Amino acid sequence: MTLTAEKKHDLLRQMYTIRAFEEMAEQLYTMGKIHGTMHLSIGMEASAVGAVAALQDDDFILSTHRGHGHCIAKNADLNLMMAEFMGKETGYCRGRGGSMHIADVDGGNLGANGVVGGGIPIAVGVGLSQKMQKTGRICLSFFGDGAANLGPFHEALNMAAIWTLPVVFVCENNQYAMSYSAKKAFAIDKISDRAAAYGMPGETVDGNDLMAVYTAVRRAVDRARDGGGPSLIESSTYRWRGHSKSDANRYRSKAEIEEWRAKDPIARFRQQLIDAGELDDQGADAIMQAASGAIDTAVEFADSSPEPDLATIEDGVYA
Ligand SMILES: Cc1ncc(C[n+]2csc(CCOP(=O)(O)OP(=O)(O)O)c2C)c(N)n1
Repeated sequence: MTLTAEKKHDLLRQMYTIRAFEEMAEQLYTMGKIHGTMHLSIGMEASAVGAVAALQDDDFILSTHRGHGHCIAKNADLNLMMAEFMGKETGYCRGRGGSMHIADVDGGNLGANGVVGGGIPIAVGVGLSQKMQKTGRICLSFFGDGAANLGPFHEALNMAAIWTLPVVFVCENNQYAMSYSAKKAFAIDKISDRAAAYGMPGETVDGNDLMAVYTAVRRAVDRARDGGGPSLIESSTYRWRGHSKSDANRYRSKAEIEEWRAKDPIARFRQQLIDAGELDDQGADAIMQAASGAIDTAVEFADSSPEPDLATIEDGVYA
Protein backbone atom coordinates (compact mmCIF):
# COMPACT_ATOMS: atom_id res chain seq x y z
CA MET A 1 0.00 0.00 0.00
CA THR A 2 3.01 2.29 0.32
CA LEU A 3 3.66 4.79 -2.44
CA THR A 4 7.11 5.64 -3.79
CA ALA A 5 8.40 9.21 -3.45
CA GLU A 6 8.21 9.49 -7.23
CA LYS A 7 4.52 8.54 -7.23
CA LYS A 8 3.84 11.04 -4.44
CA HIS A 9 5.50 13.79 -6.50
CA ASP A 10 3.16 12.88 -9.32
CA LEU A 11 0.15 13.09 -7.03
CA LEU A 12 1.28 16.55 -5.87
CA ARG A 13 1.62 17.52 -9.54
CA GLN A 14 -1.93 16.34 -10.20
CA MET A 15 -3.27 18.40 -7.30
CA TYR A 16 -1.44 21.53 -8.51
CA THR A 17 -2.75 20.82 -12.02
CA ILE A 18 -6.36 20.65 -10.83
CA ARG A 19 -5.98 23.92 -8.92
CA ALA A 20 -4.30 25.66 -11.87
CA PHE A 21 -6.85 24.27 -14.33
CA GLU A 22 -9.81 25.47 -12.30
CA GLU A 23 -8.32 28.90 -11.55
CA MET A 24 -7.69 29.31 -15.27
CA ALA A 25 -11.20 28.08 -16.14
CA GLU A 26 -12.58 30.68 -13.75
CA GLN A 27 -10.60 33.43 -15.50
CA LEU A 28 -11.65 32.25 -18.95
CA TYR A 29 -15.27 32.21 -17.81
CA THR A 30 -14.96 35.84 -16.68
CA MET A 31 -13.40 36.69 -20.05
CA GLY A 32 -16.44 35.16 -21.81
CA LYS A 33 -14.43 32.29 -23.33
CA ILE A 34 -16.36 29.61 -21.44
CA HIS A 35 -20.14 29.62 -21.56
CA GLY A 36 -22.90 28.11 -19.43
CA THR A 37 -21.98 27.39 -15.86
CA MET A 38 -19.38 25.30 -14.08
CA HIS A 39 -18.77 23.79 -10.70
CA LEU A 40 -15.31 24.19 -9.22
CA SER A 41 -13.71 21.75 -6.79
CA ILE A 42 -10.96 24.08 -5.51
CA GLY A 43 -10.18 22.85 -1.99
CA MET A 44 -11.20 19.25 -2.77
CA GLU A 45 -8.11 18.16 -4.74
CA ALA A 46 -6.87 15.54 -2.25
CA SER A 47 -10.18 13.72 -2.42
CA ALA A 48 -10.05 13.26 -6.19
CA VAL A 49 -6.34 12.51 -6.44
CA GLY A 50 -6.11 10.29 -3.35
CA ALA A 51 -9.07 8.17 -4.45
CA VAL A 52 -7.99 7.68 -8.07
CA ALA A 53 -4.42 6.89 -6.93
CA ALA A 54 -5.82 3.72 -5.36
CA LEU A 55 -6.93 2.43 -8.78
CA GLN A 56 -5.03 0.70 -11.56
CA ASP A 57 -4.83 2.54 -14.89
CA ASP A 58 -7.40 0.23 -16.51
CA ASP A 59 -10.00 0.62 -13.74
CA PHE A 60 -13.01 2.86 -14.31
CA ILE A 61 -14.39 6.00 -12.72
CA LEU A 62 -17.76 7.72 -12.99
CA SER A 63 -17.77 11.38 -12.16
CA THR A 64 -20.20 14.16 -11.26
CA HIS A 65 -21.08 17.73 -12.23
CA ARG A 66 -18.07 18.73 -10.06
CA GLY A 67 -15.68 16.43 -11.87
CA HIS A 68 -12.71 18.40 -13.21
CA GLY A 69 -10.49 17.01 -10.47
CA HIS A 70 -11.60 13.44 -11.14
CA CYS A 71 -10.80 13.77 -14.86
CA ILE A 72 -7.34 15.18 -14.19
CA ALA A 73 -6.64 12.55 -11.53
CA LYS A 74 -7.52 9.92 -14.18
CA ASN A 75 -4.82 11.50 -16.35
CA ALA A 76 -7.07 13.32 -18.81
CA ASP A 77 -5.34 15.11 -21.67
CA LEU A 78 -5.40 18.74 -20.53
CA ASN A 79 -5.50 20.09 -24.08
CA LEU A 80 -8.63 18.09 -24.92
CA MET A 81 -10.19 19.03 -21.61
CA MET A 82 -9.57 22.76 -22.05
CA ALA A 83 -10.82 22.61 -25.64
CA GLU A 84 -14.00 20.92 -24.39
CA PHE A 85 -14.51 23.71 -21.86
CA MET A 86 -14.20 26.30 -24.62
CA GLY A 87 -16.67 24.40 -26.83
CA LYS A 88 -14.07 23.58 -29.49
CA GLU A 89 -14.18 20.77 -32.05
CA THR A 90 -10.93 19.30 -30.65
CA GLY A 91 -12.44 18.80 -27.19
CA TYR A 92 -13.13 15.43 -25.59
CA CYS A 93 -16.78 15.53 -26.73
CA ARG A 94 -16.23 17.82 -29.73
CA GLY A 95 -17.25 20.79 -27.61
CA ARG A 96 -20.75 19.43 -27.01
CA GLY A 97 -20.34 18.36 -23.40
CA GLY A 98 -18.54 21.24 -21.76
CA SER A 99 -17.39 21.25 -18.16
CA MET A 100 -20.12 18.92 -16.87
CA HIS A 101 -20.10 16.09 -19.40
CA ILE A 102 -16.55 14.99 -20.08
CA ALA A 103 -15.98 11.34 -20.91
CA ASP A 104 -12.68 9.67 -21.79
CA VAL A 105 -13.59 6.03 -22.26
CA ASP A 106 -10.08 5.00 -23.37
CA GLY A 107 -8.71 6.48 -20.16
CA GLY A 108 -11.32 4.69 -18.04
CA ASN A 109 -13.35 7.83 -17.33
CA LEU A 110 -16.86 6.68 -18.24
CA GLY A 111 -18.29 10.14 -17.87
CA ALA A 112 -19.24 13.04 -15.72
CA ASN A 113 -22.95 13.51 -15.13
CA GLY A 114 -25.10 16.60 -14.71
CA VAL A 115 -27.87 14.53 -13.11
CA VAL A 116 -27.20 14.47 -9.38
CA GLY A 117 -26.67 10.82 -8.36
CA GLY A 118 -26.99 9.75 -12.00
CA GLY A 119 -23.65 7.96 -12.06
CA ILE A 120 -24.30 5.76 -9.02
CA PRO A 121 -26.60 3.18 -10.70
CA ILE A 122 -24.41 3.26 -13.81
CA ALA A 123 -21.50 2.14 -11.59
CA VAL A 124 -23.55 -0.91 -10.63
CA GLY A 125 -23.96 -1.79 -14.32
CA VAL A 126 -20.25 -1.33 -14.91
CA GLY A 127 -19.43 -3.45 -11.87
CA LEU A 128 -21.82 -6.18 -13.03
CA SER A 129 -20.26 -6.27 -16.49
CA GLN A 130 -16.74 -6.47 -15.02
CA LYS A 131 -17.77 -9.30 -12.73
CA MET A 132 -19.51 -11.25 -15.52
CA GLN A 133 -16.55 -10.79 -17.88
CA LYS A 134 -14.09 -11.58 -15.05
CA THR A 135 -11.88 -8.62 -16.02
CA GLY A 136 -10.70 -7.96 -12.46
CA ARG A 137 -11.41 -4.27 -12.98
CA ILE A 138 -13.00 -1.94 -10.44
CA CYS A 139 -15.47 0.89 -10.94
CA LEU A 140 -15.19 3.85 -8.59
CA SER A 141 -18.25 6.08 -8.40
CA PHE A 142 -17.88 9.65 -7.14
CA PHE A 143 -20.92 11.56 -5.89
CA GLY A 144 -21.79 14.31 -3.41
CA ASP A 145 -23.52 14.41 -0.03
CA GLY A 146 -26.70 15.64 -1.75
CA ALA A 147 -26.69 12.61 -4.03
CA ALA A 148 -26.53 10.31 -0.99
CA ASN A 149 -30.05 11.43 -0.10
CA LEU A 150 -31.54 10.35 -3.42
CA GLY A 151 -33.30 7.08 -4.15
CA PRO A 152 -30.78 5.82 -6.74
CA PHE A 153 -28.04 5.86 -4.08
CA HIS A 154 -29.97 3.38 -1.92
CA GLU A 155 -31.06 1.14 -4.78
CA ALA A 156 -27.57 1.07 -6.25
CA LEU A 157 -25.81 0.25 -2.99
CA ASN A 158 -28.25 -2.55 -2.28
CA MET A 159 -27.83 -4.14 -5.71
CA ALA A 160 -24.05 -3.80 -5.63
CA ALA A 161 -24.02 -5.50 -2.22
CA ILE A 162 -26.32 -8.43 -3.01
CA TRP A 163 -24.40 -9.14 -6.21
CA THR A 164 -20.98 -8.61 -4.54
CA LEU A 165 -19.90 -6.22 -7.29
CA PRO A 166 -16.44 -4.67 -7.65
CA VAL A 167 -17.63 -1.11 -7.05
CA VAL A 168 -16.26 1.51 -4.67
CA PHE A 169 -18.69 4.28 -3.77
CA VAL A 170 -16.94 7.53 -2.83
CA CYS A 171 -19.20 10.18 -1.35
CA GLU A 172 -17.42 13.54 -1.42
CA ASN A 173 -19.09 15.32 1.43
CA ASN A 174 -18.18 18.95 0.79
CA GLN A 175 -20.72 19.97 3.47
CA TYR A 176 -23.32 21.53 1.14
CA ALA A 177 -25.72 20.47 -1.59
CA MET A 178 -26.06 23.84 -3.32
CA SER A 179 -26.99 26.01 -0.31
CA TYR A 180 -28.32 23.22 1.90
CA SER A 181 -25.98 22.15 4.67
CA ALA A 182 -25.31 18.44 5.16
CA LYS A 183 -25.79 19.02 8.89
CA LYS A 184 -29.45 19.81 8.18
CA ALA A 185 -29.92 17.21 5.45
CA PHE A 186 -28.82 14.16 7.49
CA ALA A 187 -29.98 12.88 10.87
CA ILE A 188 -26.73 10.91 11.16
CA ASP A 189 -23.21 12.25 11.73
CA LYS A 190 -21.48 10.01 9.24
CA ILE A 191 -22.86 9.27 5.79
CA SER A 192 -20.62 6.19 5.77
CA ASP A 193 -22.82 4.70 8.55
CA ARG A 194 -25.36 4.01 5.81
CA ALA A 195 -23.08 1.27 4.50
CA ALA A 196 -24.21 -0.98 7.38
CA ALA A 197 -27.77 -0.97 6.02
CA TYR A 198 -26.50 -2.65 2.87
CA GLY A 199 -24.02 -5.02 4.50
CA MET A 200 -20.88 -3.39 3.22
CA PRO A 201 -17.94 -1.69 4.98
CA GLY A 202 -18.22 2.07 5.44
CA GLU A 203 -15.56 4.55 6.45
CA THR A 204 -15.34 8.33 6.84
CA VAL A 205 -11.98 9.91 6.13
CA ASP A 206 -10.45 13.35 6.23
CA GLY A 207 -10.87 14.24 2.57
CA ASN A 208 -8.24 16.98 2.77
CA ASP A 209 -5.55 14.46 3.69
CA LEU A 210 -4.43 12.76 0.49
CA MET A 211 -2.82 9.79 2.22
CA ALA A 212 -5.91 9.18 4.38
CA VAL A 213 -8.13 9.13 1.29
CA TYR A 214 -5.69 6.90 -0.58
CA THR A 215 -5.38 4.41 2.27
CA ALA A 216 -9.14 4.03 2.79
CA VAL A 217 -9.99 3.80 -0.90
CA ARG A 218 -7.10 1.40 -1.52
CA ARG A 219 -8.44 -0.91 1.18
CA ALA A 220 -11.86 -0.83 -0.50
CA VAL A 221 -10.36 -1.37 -3.96
CA ASP A 222 -8.29 -4.35 -2.79
CA ARG A 223 -11.35 -5.84 -1.16
CA ALA A 224 -13.44 -5.39 -4.31
CA ARG A 225 -10.72 -6.86 -6.53
CA ASP A 226 -10.47 -9.88 -4.25
CA GLY A 227 -14.19 -10.56 -4.74
CA GLY A 228 -15.24 -9.02 -1.42
CA GLY A 229 -17.78 -6.66 -2.99
CA PRO A 230 -18.49 -2.95 -2.62
CA SER A 231 -17.62 -0.39 0.06
CA LEU A 232 -18.76 3.13 0.87
CA ILE A 233 -16.13 5.75 1.65
CA GLU A 234 -17.13 9.23 2.79
CA SER A 235 -14.47 11.78 2.04
CA SER A 236 -15.09 14.80 4.23
CA THR A 237 -13.95 17.97 2.49
CA TYR A 238 -15.03 21.48 1.44
CA ARG A 239 -15.41 23.54 -1.71
CA TRP A 240 -13.89 26.98 -1.36
CA ARG A 241 -15.95 28.51 -4.15
CA GLY A 242 -19.72 28.80 -4.47
CA HIS A 243 -21.81 25.92 -5.77
CA SER A 244 -21.57 27.14 -9.36
CA LYS A 245 -20.83 30.36 -11.18
CA SER A 246 -24.30 31.65 -10.33
CA ASP A 247 -23.91 31.23 -6.56
CA ALA A 248 -23.68 34.37 -4.45
CA ASN A 249 -22.40 32.22 -1.58
CA ARG A 250 -24.61 33.82 1.11
CA TYR A 251 -25.46 30.69 3.08
CA ARG A 252 -22.11 30.27 4.83
CA SER A 253 -19.86 32.60 6.76
CA LYS A 254 -16.50 34.00 5.68
CA ALA A 255 -15.07 32.59 8.92
CA GLU A 256 -16.18 29.07 7.94
CA ILE A 257 -14.61 29.39 4.49
CA GLU A 258 -11.39 30.74 6.01
CA GLU A 259 -11.28 27.87 8.48
CA TRP A 260 -11.36 25.37 5.62
CA ARG A 261 -8.93 27.36 3.47
CA ALA A 262 -6.44 26.94 6.30
CA LYS A 263 -6.79 23.18 5.73
CA ASP A 264 -5.61 23.49 2.11
CA PRO A 265 -5.03 19.89 0.97
CA ILE A 266 -2.24 20.85 -1.44
CA ALA A 267 -0.18 22.81 1.08
CA ARG A 268 -0.73 19.97 3.53
CA PHE A 269 0.52 17.19 1.26
CA ARG A 270 3.44 19.34 0.10
CA GLN A 271 4.46 19.87 3.73
CA GLN A 272 4.07 16.15 4.51
CA LEU A 273 6.50 15.33 1.70
CA ILE A 274 8.98 17.98 2.83
CA ASP A 275 8.78 16.82 6.47
CA ALA A 276 9.40 13.23 5.35
CA GLY A 277 12.49 14.34 3.40
CA GLU A 278 10.87 13.16 0.16
CA LEU A 279 10.90 16.61 -1.44
CA ASP A 280 12.30 20.08 -0.80
CA ASP A 281 10.77 23.51 -1.35
CA GLN A 282 12.61 24.04 -4.59
CA GLY A 283 11.42 20.69 -5.95
CA ALA A 284 7.84 21.41 -4.88
CA ASP A 285 7.93 24.83 -6.58
CA ALA A 286 9.20 23.21 -9.76
CA ILE A 287 6.28 20.74 -9.67
CA MET A 288 3.83 23.63 -9.19
CA GLN A 289 5.35 25.60 -12.08
CA ALA A 290 5.28 22.59 -14.39
CA ALA A 291 1.58 22.17 -13.59
CA SER A 292 0.72 25.76 -14.43
CA GLY A 293 2.88 25.60 -17.58
CA ALA A 294 0.81 22.63 -18.78
CA ILE A 295 -2.36 24.68 -18.28
CA ASP A 296 -0.95 27.58 -20.34
CA THR A 297 -0.19 25.12 -23.13
CA ALA A 298 -3.74 23.75 -22.91
CA VAL A 299 -5.20 27.27 -23.24
CA GLU A 300 -3.05 27.92 -26.33
CA PHE A 301 -4.23 24.63 -27.84
CA ALA A 302 -7.88 25.37 -27.10
CA ASP A 303 -7.66 28.99 -28.24
CA SER A 304 -6.20 27.99 -31.59
CA SER A 305 -8.65 25.10 -32.12
CA PRO A 306 -11.60 25.46 -34.54
CA GLU A 307 -15.19 25.97 -33.48
CA PRO A 308 -17.48 23.03 -34.41
CA ASP A 309 -18.99 23.37 -37.88
CA LEU A 310 -22.68 24.35 -37.65
CA ALA A 311 -23.51 21.64 -40.20
CA THR A 312 -22.50 18.99 -37.61
CA ILE A 313 -24.79 20.30 -34.90
CA GLU A 314 -27.02 17.21 -34.98
CA ASP A 315 -24.14 14.72 -34.88
CA GLY A 316 -24.48 12.55 -31.80
CA VAL A 317 -28.15 13.41 -31.25
CA TYR A 318 -30.07 10.17 -31.04
CA ALA A 319 -33.52 11.13 -29.81
C1 LIG B 1 -31.58 14.82 -10.16
C2 LIG B 1 -31.15 16.24 -9.99
N1 LIG B 1 -31.76 17.03 -9.07
C3 LIG B 1 -31.38 18.32 -8.90
C4 LIG B 1 -30.37 18.84 -9.68
C5 LIG B 1 -29.91 20.27 -9.45
N2 LIG B 1 -28.61 20.25 -8.73
C6 LIG B 1 -27.45 20.39 -9.39
S1 LIG B 1 -26.14 20.25 -8.36
C7 LIG B 1 -27.13 20.03 -7.01
C8 LIG B 1 -26.54 19.83 -5.63
C9 LIG B 1 -25.76 18.57 -5.55
O1 LIG B 1 -25.12 18.48 -4.29
P1 LIG B 1 -24.12 17.31 -3.99
O2 LIG B 1 -24.65 16.01 -4.48
O3 LIG B 1 -23.78 17.40 -2.54
O4 LIG B 1 -22.83 17.65 -4.88
P2 LIG B 1 -21.91 18.95 -4.81
O5 LIG B 1 -22.57 19.99 -5.68
O6 LIG B 1 -21.82 19.37 -3.39
O7 LIG B 1 -20.62 18.52 -5.39
C10 LIG B 1 -28.47 20.05 -7.38
C11 LIG B 1 -29.59 19.89 -6.43
C12 LIG B 1 -29.78 18.01 -10.65
N3 LIG B 1 -28.79 18.46 -11.44
N4 LIG B 1 -30.16 16.73 -10.77
